[in-house]
Formats: sequence, C-alpha cells, structure tokens
Amino acid sequence: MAVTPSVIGPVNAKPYAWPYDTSVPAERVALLCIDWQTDFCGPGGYVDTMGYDISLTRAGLPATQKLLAHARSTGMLVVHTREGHDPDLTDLPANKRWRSARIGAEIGSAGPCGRILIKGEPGWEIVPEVAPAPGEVVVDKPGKGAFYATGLDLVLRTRGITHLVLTGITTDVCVHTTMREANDRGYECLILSDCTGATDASNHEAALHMVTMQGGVFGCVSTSEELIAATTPAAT
Ligand code: C5J
Repeated sequence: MAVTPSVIGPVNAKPYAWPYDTSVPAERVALLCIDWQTDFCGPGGYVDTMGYDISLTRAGLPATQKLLAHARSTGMLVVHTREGHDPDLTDLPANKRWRSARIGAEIGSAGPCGRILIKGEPGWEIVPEVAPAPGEVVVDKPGKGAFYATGLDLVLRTRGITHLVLTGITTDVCVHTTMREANDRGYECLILSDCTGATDASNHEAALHMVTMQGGVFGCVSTSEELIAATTPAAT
C-alpha cells in the first residue's frame, strides 16, 4: 500500500512562512537538538559554575521534549549534539581553556558533575528529558558550530536532508553558530524560540531577532506549536 509521508509547512514564522519552498516531506527534515547537556542546563554544570541562571537555559526543555515525540512520530531525522573535549585536552584550544579559567569554570577541571566539558563525564551527558533514543544520531563537537570538525554535513546529505529545525542551548552561541554554518551550506533553517534558551534573556531575544533581518538572513523563527500545527500526518 502506498504511504504518503508526513509533510511540514507552511509554518507561520518570521520573516516568511517557512520553508521558502512552501512545504517539505518530514523525511527531508532534521530536528537538531543542540547541546542539551547537564554542563549547559543542569545544577553543578559548566553554566551553573560560571554563575549564570540555569532556569534560562532549561526553559526550552518541556517544549523540546514534546517536539521530539512529534519528530519521532512523523519520520523526521533526529540529531543530537554534544560539546566536549577529549580527556587529555588535545582538542581544547589554549584560548578556550584560558577564557573558561578566568571565569572560574576551567574546562577540564573537576566540578560537581565531573570534569567540566569532558567527554564521558556526567556533566557532558544529555539531560534525561531529551535524551537520545536508541539509534538516533549523536554528533560530538569540539567547538560551537555543529559542522566544524564533525561529520554532520555528510550525515545530513547522505540521508537526503535539506531542511533543518533547530532547538537547543545556547541560542546566541552554539545554536546560532550552527544555524549560520547550516545556512551557508544551503540548508533551509527554522529556529524555535520556545525550544532554545541563553544565559542572558536579552541575548536570546537578540539572537532570534538577528535571524529575521535581511528577509531572513539565516532562515526563520517560529515556535514548536506552529511547527506541529503545520504538519500534515502521513496517510496510507
Ligand atoms: C556555550 C553552547 N555557550 N552550547 N556553548 O559555550 O552554546
């Protein structure tokens, strides 16, 4: 029996109804879950140790959890990323280490959640609310962007992915860097305001606003509710 796949779009978004090509089969869309790690949103993690308010970085968790269930049921590719470094610190640039030390949370030093931002440590793990399901793609990255020094682009192109939905933390750093990298590679991007968060509320708002400039300079901004509402389920 022929199956018509789930279709996404048009999504009510700013500055245009997403995607630019009106709609897209869910199987050509990847949901990126960026750095939902204890180090960025859990007590005792890197962001907490730096003295920032983790309620801001945790704010997008409930909506992302709901959206993950939707993505899994519609056939979107789910991709998780983790920022982190090798235990011997060979992939940690000296300036990144120095900057983290000067704010009291040196990458590689011991903290309440193990060594800060080190692969395999409790703080580096993705929080349970949005943990990867068995078989889902997990991309480890040493930098802010998920395309730099990783196989992400190859994974997406191999699966025929052309459109990306971005969730995660932090809006202004890893999510934004990844969105910019993706946009330059030709992916049609949508960032969700209720599934992201930053260490500073005004930076979150500013990062979202930046996307909407120049006719959608990096893509579009919307919410998970709008995305879900704009999904036509698969039919047999
Ligand atoms: C930061 C990230 N903020 N995941 N990393 O250092 O945004």
